[in-house]
Amino acid sequence: MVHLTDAEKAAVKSLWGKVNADAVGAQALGRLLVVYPWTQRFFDHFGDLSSASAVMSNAKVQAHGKKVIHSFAEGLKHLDNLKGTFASLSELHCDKLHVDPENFRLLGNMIVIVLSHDLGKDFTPSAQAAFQKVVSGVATALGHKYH
Ligand code: HEG
Repeated sequence: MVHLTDAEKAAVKSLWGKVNADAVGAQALGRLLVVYPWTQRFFDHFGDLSSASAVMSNAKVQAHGKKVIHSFAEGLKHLDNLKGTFASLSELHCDKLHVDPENFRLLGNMIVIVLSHDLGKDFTPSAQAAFQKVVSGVATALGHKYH
């Protein structure tokens, strides 16, 4: 189970308020598909993913990135109950979408990288440590119902 101190929770919420969540989601999902191209297999119905620029400008990738990040942001409101918050999405990704849960960790790292880029000097080592706990907790929660 992930445990954030009160200071870490406050830091995460305050920094999240400074970024454009939609853009973070689109960038993070796009980078996942570029950096780990085998993840494209889940999105073969998204059209042109033939190059990095095609992926990053793909409207379906951007729209799905927004959807994913809004769901992720729900988790920020429920840091003490990530498993409950993501239980039904965990079942969906396991039973219906057949997404290998390792991919949740890869996407979490992409979210951290995009946040680092957007926040610049505000993304201190302590802030990174706090966010790393969040993405790890969300990934664990999304993998929790796998069987
Ligand atoms: Mg998933 C659908 C959330 C990582 C592949 N994902 C969805 C949906 C949500 C969501 C809210 C829509 C569910 C619905 O339609 O009811 N995804 C979500 C989160 C995270 C995540 C919060 C991690 C932070 N997803 C993820 C990863 C992959 C993936 C890493 C694959 C590499 N998701 C995936 C696919 C769909 C969803 C293939 C269905 C897309 C579609 O065809 O519309």
